[in-house]
Amino acid sequence: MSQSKPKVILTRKLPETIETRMRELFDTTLNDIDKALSRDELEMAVKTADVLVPTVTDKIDADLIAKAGSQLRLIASFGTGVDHIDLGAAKARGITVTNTPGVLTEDTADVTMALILAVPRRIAEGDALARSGQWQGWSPTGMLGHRINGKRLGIVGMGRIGEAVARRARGFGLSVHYHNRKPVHPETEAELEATYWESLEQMLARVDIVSVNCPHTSATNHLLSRERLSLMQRSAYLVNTSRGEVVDEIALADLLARRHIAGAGLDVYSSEPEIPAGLRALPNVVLLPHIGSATIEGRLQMGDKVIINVQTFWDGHTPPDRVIEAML
Ligand code: 8YV
Repeated sequence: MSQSKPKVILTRKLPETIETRMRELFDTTLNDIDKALSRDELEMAVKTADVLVPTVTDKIDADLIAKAGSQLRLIASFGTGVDHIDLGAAKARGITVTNTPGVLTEDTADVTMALILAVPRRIAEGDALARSGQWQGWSPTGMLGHRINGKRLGIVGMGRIGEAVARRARGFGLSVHYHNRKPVHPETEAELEATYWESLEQMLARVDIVSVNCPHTSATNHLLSRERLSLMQRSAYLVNTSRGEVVDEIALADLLARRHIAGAGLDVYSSEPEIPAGLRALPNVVLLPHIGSATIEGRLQMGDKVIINVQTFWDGHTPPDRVIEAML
């Protein structure tokens, strides 16, 4: 790789210390206003950058990649999920893609656990009532939710985040069930006392809380279809901190409205920042604005990873977080 500094374009504003470091190391173009680049600006970026640093809010599709100049060699995404990047198109053009796995596992698992607690225990409704001035005081039958302890949690996708959720869930007295392409290591399974379900359908019909923790790929798009969601018990809850597209959001809103599913906690949506009105109208749903990994510590570590990936790549080595489609 060339000895000179790579031209790196950041599509969004990153933490200041990360931007400062990137400016020291690379020929870096920042995005000073924290607004996603327009399509035209993105096209200009791929025509001029050696390295593009996008986020989940940028659609790096085949059409955009086709417009890239031959100088674009690396897409170093700031985030773990890579479903906003057409990996096949990048590979065909010889463009390496990296992400930032591992450093947002615990933060995302915390938010998942928060939703697992918030929905059955009606935390958001309680907060709204307390602020409203309408609270009439304690009552034996007021604001009753459902107990967490002793319930069954079904994790869809037992990767790093799924396992971190399982560890937390054990502490709250939940039993762990999971569906994955293959069972996890027997030692992990034993430690978590986790039950593997090869059949997602069978697991969905038997658990009290479903947590979606798999990546969004062509294989998991609408994995939780209307048909599969309909298998859930009427008393069950669904939590999604992965990607909106893994769940059929319209079917979910419909089943929640008809109380075929008791409640849901969502941090992600299919067409962010849009949240379907059908979901926003429901009292049995807790909605968050994609904050799974939103900690200062996490964002700094994500930035550090981007820097290491860019530097390693530019030094002529394989970057540590190279994304290979088959691994997803
Ligand atoms: C990130 C995420 O903040 O990393 C991911 O996959 O979903 C988020 O928590 C976002 O992707 C940053 O690009």
